[in-house]
Parts: sequence; C-alpha cells; structure tokens
Amino acid sequence: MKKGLILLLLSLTLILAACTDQQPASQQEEAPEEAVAEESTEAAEETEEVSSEQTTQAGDADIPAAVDKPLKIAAIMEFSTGTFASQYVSGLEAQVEKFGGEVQIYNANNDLSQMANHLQTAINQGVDGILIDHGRAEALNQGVEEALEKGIPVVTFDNDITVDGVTAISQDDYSLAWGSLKQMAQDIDGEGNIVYVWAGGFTPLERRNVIYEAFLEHYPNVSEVARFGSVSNNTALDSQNQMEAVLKKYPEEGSIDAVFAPYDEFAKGVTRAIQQAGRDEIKVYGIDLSDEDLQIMQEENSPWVTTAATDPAEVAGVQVRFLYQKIAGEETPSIYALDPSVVNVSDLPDEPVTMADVGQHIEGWGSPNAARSPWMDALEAKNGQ
Ligand code: SR1
Repeated sequence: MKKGLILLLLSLTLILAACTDQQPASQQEEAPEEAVAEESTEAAEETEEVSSEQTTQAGDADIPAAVDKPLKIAAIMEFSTGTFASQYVSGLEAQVEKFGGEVQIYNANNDLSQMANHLQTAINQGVDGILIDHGRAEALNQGVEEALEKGIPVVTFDNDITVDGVTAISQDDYSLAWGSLKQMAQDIDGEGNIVYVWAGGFTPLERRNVIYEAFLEHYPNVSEVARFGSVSNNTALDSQNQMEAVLKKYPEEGSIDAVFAPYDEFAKGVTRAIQQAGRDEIKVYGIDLSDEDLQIMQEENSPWVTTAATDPAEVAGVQVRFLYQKIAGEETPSIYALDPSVVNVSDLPDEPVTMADVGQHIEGWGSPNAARSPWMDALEAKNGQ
C-alpha cells in the first residue's frame, strides 16, 4: 500500500504543494526520528527539570513523580457523535484511568468557538494536561500557546495545529484514503462512475481529499457523477437521504459503480440507501471501523465491501500516553501517525467479527506499544490495572 501511495504522491507533488490546508511541508516530509531530534530547547530544558525530580519504584521501573499522582486531564472535542468518537472517548477514559487519573470530556457539538471556550476553561482550571480532538488551528492556536506558556502540555489528534512543543497525532489520513481507493480502483478495473461523499473544514477529511483528487488524476477513466456530504448531529441519516436523491437521479442499474465515503458515518448512510433501493450492485469503500460498521459490512450482500481504519481506542491510548510522557518530562515527537489497515469483507470469516477480534483476521491491525515508556506498566500496576 505504502509503495503505491509514495509513487502517486511523488507524481502529484504540485497538487500537494498547492494545498494550503494540509500539514506544513516540513511536517509531511519529516521522519518521526528527525522530529524527535528537533524537539525544542524548551522541551529539553523541561525534561532536565523533571527528570531530576524524585521518582518512586513500583514493579521494575521508576515512575516519574510528575505522573505518580491522580492527574486531571481535559479532552477538548469538536464533536462526540458517531461510533468513531464513542470508541475514542472510551479509549481516552480507559488509558487515563489505568494511569490513576481523571479525564473530563468537553464536547463542542461542532462549534469551533465553543471549542476555544472549552480550551480556555480547561486552562483556567489549571488541568495537568490537555488533549485536543479535531478542531482547527485558526480557532485553537491562541489557547494552545497560552496552555504551553502556563506549563500545561498539549497533544492533538486530527487537527492542523502546528505550535512548537505540541505533539500532533493522526491516523495517517493519506494512507487511509489510498488504502480504500486502491481497492476500489482494482475492483472497478480502473474505470467507472463513482459518487464521492465529503465535507470540507475537517482536517482528516481535507487530507483524505488530497488523495482523492490525486486518485482522479491517476485514473482518468473514473468519473465522479455526484458529490455531497455534510457533518451534523446525524451524519449517517443525512448521508442516507442525500444518497437516496442521487439514486433517484441515476435509476438505471450500472449507472453508478461505487461510492467513496471516507468517514464511517457517511458509509453507513450510503450503504442503507443502496440497500433500501435494492441497488446492491453499487459497492461502498469507506474509512473507519466499529462494531456497528463490522455488523453492516458483514450483512449478506452488503454494498460496503472495504474500509481502511485504525482502532479509535488505540488512537486515544497513544494520545494519552504521549501526554503523560510530556508531563513526565520525556521527549515526544512533533508528529506521530498510526499505521492504518485495509479491511475487506472478503478477508473476514462468515461468523460475526467485532473490534475485539478483528485483529485475528487483519494483518498489522493495532499498534499497542506506541508511545509506551517502561514506567507505564509500573504506573498501571500501581493503580490496580
Ligand atoms: C468529520 S471528521 C471524521 C473523521 O474523524 C476521524 O479521523 C475519523 O477517522 C473520522 O473519519
């Protein structure tokens, strides 16, 4: 998957360069190792200060004093609807609880100015660390800078904040999109009519769109016949209604070959519309995975045949562990991307599969040891986990 993606990206450098709402070039090109080496002097000084503090022994590793207490963590979320967000929240809560801390979730219901207010509230409350989920730099940069000035570390997921000292994690949206689209290209043999579901203004969707645009250039015999999409409090239902309208416009069998729906709430809605219209010849290529998604994908003759995904609970775990590493004064990279997997229904057994056992069927699923310091086992053991 990666080789194909790299070749595609190289051949489309101009498209990528022209795209202003992506990670800065320095971040896209920087290997994680280089990012670690370039950590700011400030962070290095912080490391020295904290590492000279007392540590306590539990198990076989010293627990840094800074994390050896019940920490208060704030999670500032742009929205919490959908199965991705609920698995992510469960992952945050599970990891913070394992470390003996407490996480307060702030949900902005898709309102960026509310998200900025929540960030300010968390700073004013003097929390020990801040996790940011989605949101945009223009709304949050100022608050993030203030948090850092006040000594509150910040780790972000799925946004475009690039403030020095912040660790930004992602699911490698470029690979996610390419994984799903590559399967689509193979299945339709490089030609056909497709529908694209997309909404701008969300960093992961903006990044996936870069690959989609490159995909269209790469496969000139693939035509986009319709495009729609919106993110709301009921994205799946909205997508279903919008897809129903598209199906009415293209009633003949064979007039649409596939749908690229790079968010599982889009994919769920589109799949339902296709099933209800009896148009199972149209295949759906999605992104994300949950128990509900797996169930839909495993229904007999489900149009949703492929999805590219990481485990949202694991994304959250990695984000929390980077935050605790920062609080402990350890160096963390500026960027970190989890490795996604492509899940084809054809790779799954006939029996129902859940998130708990999908790793048995999908090679490379999960990365449980990312951002794990030796003392974390001891801290978890001490907190009875
Ligand atoms: C509206 S953005 C939705 C995406 O956020 C997360 O990155 C999930 O992968 C989801 O697809």
